[in-house]
Formats: sequence, structure tokens, C-alpha cells
Amino acid sequence: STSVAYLNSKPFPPSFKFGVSTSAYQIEGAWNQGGRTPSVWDNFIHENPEKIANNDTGDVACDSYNKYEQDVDLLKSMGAQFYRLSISWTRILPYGTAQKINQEGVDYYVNLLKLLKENNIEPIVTLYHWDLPMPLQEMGGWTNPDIIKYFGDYARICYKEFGQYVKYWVTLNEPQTTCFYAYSDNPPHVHFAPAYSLDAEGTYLCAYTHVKAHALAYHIYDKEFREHQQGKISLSLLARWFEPKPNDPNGELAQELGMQFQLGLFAHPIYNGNWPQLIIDRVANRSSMQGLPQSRLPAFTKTEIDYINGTYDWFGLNYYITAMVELQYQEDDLPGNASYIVDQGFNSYTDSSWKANKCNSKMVQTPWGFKNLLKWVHDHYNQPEIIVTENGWCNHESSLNDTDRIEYVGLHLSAILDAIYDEGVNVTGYTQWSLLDNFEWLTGYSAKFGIVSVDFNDENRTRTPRDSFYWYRDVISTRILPNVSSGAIALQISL
Ligand code: GBH
Repeated sequence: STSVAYLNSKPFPPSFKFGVSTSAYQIEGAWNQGGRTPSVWDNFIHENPEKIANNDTGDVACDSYNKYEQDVDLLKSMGAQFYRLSISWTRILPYGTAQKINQEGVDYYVNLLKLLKENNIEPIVTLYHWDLPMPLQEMGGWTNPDIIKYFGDYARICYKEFGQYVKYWVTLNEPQTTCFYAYSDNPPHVHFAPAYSLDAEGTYLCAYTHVKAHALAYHIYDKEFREHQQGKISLSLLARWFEPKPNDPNGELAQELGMQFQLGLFAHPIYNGNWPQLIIDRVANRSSMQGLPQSRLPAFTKTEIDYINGTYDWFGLNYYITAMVELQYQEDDLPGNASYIVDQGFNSYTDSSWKANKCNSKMVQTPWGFKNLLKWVHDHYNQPEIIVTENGWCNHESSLNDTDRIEYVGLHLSAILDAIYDEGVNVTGYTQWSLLDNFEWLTGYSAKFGIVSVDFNDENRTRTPRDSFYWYRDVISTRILPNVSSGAIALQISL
């Protein structure tokens, strides 16, 4: 089905919670203040300013390091039930390892967490949203399995310092984005820090270390902290919904390859045990046809499979878009290089009839795909509690009248209600990306995701709520989606 009704009169279940998200590098600024040392993103941007739109940097960003009280005021006036933030690893551990804890950095987050608590706003805290300490990057970053133990050490310190305030932990944000955009040769023109150009070995090794680092951080919490702190841990995984090209005999295979290579590669070891069989078989077969002595995909031992399997208390899902998929390479197609793109075999594309936005050609409004994805996650990963840890819409305008964002968010909240009521999917929370316009990676400040606009030309970084902020506030307080005809903003919806 390719349509979803916006007018969804069903209420959000009483336990359903609403929040917003940000991440450290994208909002904090203060890159060299308070004892913080550079992460891979600081260095990448300082050394390659031309790689970011308008030569923007995250040096100041929203200056939330100095203005976090304003952020909490905004959360409070919106009625946010929770706030998803991330911790800057180098603010806590300037050398990346446990050899030195930076008390000023610890104090910053303790102050923020205390203020959230005073205001009854639950934090969801992400340990790692891509800002790897430089000393660890120089050792190979996510291609060096030693990173697993360093991540474990960092996680332990965070649980110890912040755990009394935190009931929801996210170990890793979107490891897929890191492994596919920072540790591979795809796509050559969109490279995230550290911009390694690696063949498929690097991409798979990156996945392997991420999955193991997550599992270690989970077990450390489980053994050393859970009894006293009573929190719940997961990771945030990105997924598109892949819709097979109509009337394509290979459509179902392309869809399955799409879902498994983007999501299953990371979710299956954690939710079901081991890599997805489809990927194990395909990569082993292709590796052997290429004359390799072993599969490009690192194998887990039986002990590792068991250790990783079940390291979750809920499912963190980041969803933005749907894409069409078609088969591009057969399993026995052997172009020269060993790219994971060729291994995965599918090609994805955007249907031109979908409502697109101006800030990224791939950003489309496809809420029906979100409903399908929620059901797919429910069916494949043991019917977990799902918290949507990111969803949102960007545009290029700083205008406060962001009807397009209200439409996108309204339709996606409606899709969640459909997934809950029609399919029995256990979705318990929705996190809008983002509270603030912020440093949107390669697109700098030109792509705006905020329900609050930030004036980046003003040294005060003045924050001004958009229409979507007030709309969201009303959804949170009424716990239903407003009827278009009675709403303050008339929506033009064409699907
Ligand atoms: C999330 O990534 C991030 O967690 C968050 O930090 C970010 O601000 C937010 O979404 C909004 O983008 O191949 O041309 O589309 C979402 C997934 C993957 C989207 C990488 C952009 C690269 C450019 N991102 N992708 S493109």
C-alpha cells in the first residue's frame, strides 16, 4: 500500500513517549574548550574545509556547551518527555583511553542531566555518535579490533559517572553510516570522517568491531551496573524501507538483500545471533569465486555468537526514507574490485512520484514505508520494544513557517499509530530529529532539521521556535494528531 491516512483519530497509548534528539558534535561547539581534545570530525574538517558545504565547521555549532540551559528551557516549554543527547568521547577521555578522565567534561554532562531531571525530562544517552578520539583513529579506528576494549572502558566510565541519571542508553548511533560512508569506497563523493577508501574487507571489519563493541558495552552494564541503575540498553540502527521494483522477477531477492545488508548485518548478530545467513553464504561464495583463501566477511566463533546474541533491551530505530530496489548484480557477477556494493547486489533509487525536499535529493516523504519497516523489524527481531530514536525532515529555509515539516512528522506519527493499532507493533516512543538546526555533517548548516531555528550568523546563536515546535507541543499535550480541519495550519496532502 502506498498511502496512509493523516487523519488518525486514535490516541497514542498512555505509555508512549515523545522527545527530540541532538548529538554532541552537531550542537555543542566548544571544540577546544573545557579540556576537550579533537575527534576525527574536528580533524577531518580542519584539514579538508572544502569537503563541507560553505566550509562550515562544528567549532561553535549551536554553542550548546555554553547554552545548554536554553536548550533545556526549550524542551520544557515543548513538554518533551525525553531528550536524546550524545556524549562527546573526547570531553570525557582526552586521550581516548581510560588513562585520564577530564573532570570538566564530566561536570558538563552531570549539570545537563541534573537540569533535565529537575524538569522531569528523561534522558536517552548515546555513547557514540561518530566523534572518535584522534588517538584511537590513528590506531585504525573501527578497523582495529582493539577499539572494542577501548569502547568498553569508555562505556564503563560513562555508566559510573552518569548512570544514576540515565535509564536509557544507546551504545552506538548508526554504525551503518560509519561503515558505509567512512570506511568504504561508497559512494566516492560522499565521504564521512575519516574518509577511508576501503574495499569490502574494511566495511565488514568495521561492522564486526562495531557489533562486538556494542556487545561488550552491553555486558559491562549488565554485570557491573544494571542491578543498581536499572537502565535499559540498545543501539540506534538506521533503516530505509526497500520497496521492490514492480513486476520485477528479482524484486523480492533485491528487497531481502537490501534489508539484510543495511540492517540485518548489524541487527541479526544482536537480535538473533550471527550475521544473516544470506550474507554469510553470498559473501563466502563470492570470495571463493574470486580465489580468496577465506570469506571477506570475518567469521564469529560460536562463543562470540552467543556472547553477542541478546545484547539488547529494546530496539532503537532511525528512519527517514524509503527507496525502490532492483537487482543490479547476480551472486556470480565478478567485477574487479571487492566492493560491498557489488556483494550486496542491489541498486536503490527514488521514485519520482514521491514528495521530495530541497535539501537532499534522497530525502522523500514515504510514511507508508515507515509502517512497513516497523512491522518488518517487529517480525524479524523478536517483537522488541521499539523506540524511534530519529525521524525528521530538512529544508533549506530558515523560515519559521515549516508546514512541510509538520506534514512529514504528522504522517510519520500517523504511520506509527497504524503500526501499533493495525499490526500490534510495540512502538513506545518517538524522537524527532532535531531540536535545533545544527551541523548537518557534509552539508554543514545549509540543511536545517530543527523544530527550533538557530541563527548561525549571530554570536548568541539565538534560538527561535518554528511552527512545528508549537504543533509538536500540542501533539504531546493532547496525545492525538490534530484534525486537519480544526488545526491551526491547513495542510495540503497529496499522496
Ligand atoms: C542521521 O543519519 C544521523 O544520525 C544524524 O546525525 C543526522 O543529522 C540525521 O540523520 C539527518 O541526516 O547518501 O547523499 O543521502 C541519517 C542517515 C546517512 C543520511 C548518510 C545522509 C549521506 C548522504 N544519513 N547520508 S546521501
